Amino acid sequence: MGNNKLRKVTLCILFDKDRVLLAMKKRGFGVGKWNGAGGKLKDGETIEEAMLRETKEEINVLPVEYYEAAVIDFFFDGKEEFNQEMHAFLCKKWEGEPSESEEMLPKWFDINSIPFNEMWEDDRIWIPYVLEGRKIEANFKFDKSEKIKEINLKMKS
Ligand code: 6OG
Repeated sequence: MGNNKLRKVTLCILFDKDRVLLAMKKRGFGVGKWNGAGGKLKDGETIEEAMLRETKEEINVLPVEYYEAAVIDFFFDGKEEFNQEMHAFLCKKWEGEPSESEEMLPKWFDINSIPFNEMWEDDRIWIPYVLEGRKIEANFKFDKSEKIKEINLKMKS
């Protein structure tokens, strides 16, 4: 964890009492899956700056109150170029109304009906902790068919 060679990416999940905002990825890595908004850091950007920019670009809201809830390393067998270190934020206050972009289509889900079957396989493992207010660090290794083959997860709080 905190491996310096890994490409850093962000994720932002809006959380409003009993519902979360996810968005359908319309293109690129993870297409067809529900996920938070996020993406790669641009040169010179901090993780926080990238999270704010990506959230604005992808679902048209500006996070106002948020914190880093998870740092997760992903490793993909045979697709090492997709290995990444994801910084996931939970956001409880934002400006603007979520709306569709070229990249994502946002939708609110009740926390009891998160569509885990249409999400990355790791999400059902870590998202429930984060929604309980825990902070975690984890790494997940995927096999060639994008199934999890190894999990390490630590509670930080
Ligand atoms: P772009 O390539 O679109 O950034 N991401 C993942 N998110 C979850 N929940 N689980 C995973 O399990 C993920 N792998 C990557 C990070 C990719 C976006 O996809 C997220 C970024 O927000 C494997 O720039």
